[in-house]
Amino acid sequence: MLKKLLSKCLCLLLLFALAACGSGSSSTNNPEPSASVQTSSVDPETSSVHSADPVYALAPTAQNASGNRQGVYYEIFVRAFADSDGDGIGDLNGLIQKLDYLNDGNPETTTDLGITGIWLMPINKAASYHGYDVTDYYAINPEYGTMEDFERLIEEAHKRGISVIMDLVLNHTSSSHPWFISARDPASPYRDWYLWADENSDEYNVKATIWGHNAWHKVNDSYYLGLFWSEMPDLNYNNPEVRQEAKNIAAFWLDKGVDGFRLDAVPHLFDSVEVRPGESGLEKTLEWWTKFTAFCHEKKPGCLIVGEVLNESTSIRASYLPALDSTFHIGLGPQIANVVKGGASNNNYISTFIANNYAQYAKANPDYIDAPMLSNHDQNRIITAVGGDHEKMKVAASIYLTLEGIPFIYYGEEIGMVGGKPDEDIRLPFVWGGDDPLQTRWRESKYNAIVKSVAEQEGDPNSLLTHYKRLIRVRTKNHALYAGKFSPIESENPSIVAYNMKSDRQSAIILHNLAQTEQSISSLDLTGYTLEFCQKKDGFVQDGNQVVMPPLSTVIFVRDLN
Ligand SMILES: [Ca+2]
Ligand SMILES: [Ca+2]
Ligand SMILES: [Ca+2]
Repeated sequence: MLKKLLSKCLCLLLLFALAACGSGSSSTNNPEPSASVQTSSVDPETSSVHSADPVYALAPTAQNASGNRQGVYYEIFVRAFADSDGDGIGDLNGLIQKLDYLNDGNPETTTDLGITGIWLMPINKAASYHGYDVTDYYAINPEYGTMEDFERLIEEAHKRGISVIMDLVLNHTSSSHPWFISARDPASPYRDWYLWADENSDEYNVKATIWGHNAWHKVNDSYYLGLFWSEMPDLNYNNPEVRQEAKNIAAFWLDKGVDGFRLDAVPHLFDSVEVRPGESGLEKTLEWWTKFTAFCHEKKPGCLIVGEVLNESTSIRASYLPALDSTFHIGLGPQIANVVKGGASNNNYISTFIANNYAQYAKANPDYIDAPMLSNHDQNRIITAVGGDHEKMKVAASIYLTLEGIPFIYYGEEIGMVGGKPDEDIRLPFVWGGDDPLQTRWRESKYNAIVKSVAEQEGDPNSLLTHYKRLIRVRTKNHALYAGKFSPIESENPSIVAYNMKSDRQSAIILHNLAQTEQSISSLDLTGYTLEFCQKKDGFVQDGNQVVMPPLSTVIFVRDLN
């Protein structure tokens, strides 16, 4: 949502990032062969370009993760992604044309990122550029295209094995939604679709404030609730008509073929300022989402319901897990960035932190699905938090892409896009480069000079983009990674983070060297394990249980069970 919740003052860091950003891929001249270079026009059946060893370089591997509850998701701001008609604004047809960048549906090729799902930020007709103030829940934003375009997007995505979940903004509408325009009249049949009170109300305190502003806004002699903004009036979920309408909206899009929803502003359906004396906002909110999730599951078994609970408190996020399939792992990204930036002596801290989070989730909902991420469209882009350093960014990515659940990559993260508040600058045009005709121009970026485009990174075996491609492939290939459970491994070397991911079929041991120097570890039992992923071949040595790791690098060992 549109709040400045997680951002600290990052001005200094940003300056640092600006200075450091270009220093990332100093080894672009490394002669190591890359399979990513010219695969697009080559027949994968007969090609020899795939001679690269997938342990050490980008190469085709099986993509075993399947369905909408496994694999790796990619969050897309349609306006910023790809523009098909030259008006500068990203649109659905542009996205369709770029689906092959995300996943071309052919596991033999390495030109694509390899993600298995996308989260579309709001695509409904809306009042603001970001779309979080809907004016018609049953229509596509005309700047983005038509309903036919959307149907084609779903079809083309599914063809490639990409699930599609869409943002659903149910807490509030736009003040220019016809329901609210009508509701301003006390005699309107839509009046009770919103919350109204007057100054003498016993039920509500119209002077209540939230995040430093008034929650209630005056029209004539009445006040209506608009938690986030006067132009985003809250819907009244006490009203059974509203609850039914929310389900109708969900059913409409599930019928269109979406694979689930990303629910906006989950805790605020019955915020504490909108419940009556004696009522529990949390209880009412949980009751509502439990029913909503059950409705969606009944309508489309297995669909994925991920909720935005924008709170760093694990217990608060966990409290919503019984009602949903998943909540985003808010706060994880900054923790990972901190240990990566710190470099050493934080090794067991991060794995213990993660284990404690999972324990709280499991207590709330034994079937929880975590949704880890480094940052999203409401937070400063994560690369700034690691000083703009691509090598550190790779380690941060390696950590969250080898944890439980379904990781969400925020578009542009894989190329190291930079951006800090205001929100518009966190949602800048994706940088395709190479005079790409689909480049969007919805907002001018002051960072483009320091961001290496897709075109520049594609063929570089050491680029951040290539690193993301490799890791995503390792994740979607290995059962322990895409379906496993996490447990920390105590590491005797303070620079090495170690943990185990284990499913009923496979066990994986993951090691990250956070230091800028070579580090070794010998306390692991690697009996029966084989090397599955080694980020940097040069400097890596394994001799039995003794492992020497190059600076800022990741290795993954796997062992089949049974
Ligand atoms: Ca366009
Ligand atoms: Ca492919
Ligand atoms: Ca509300």
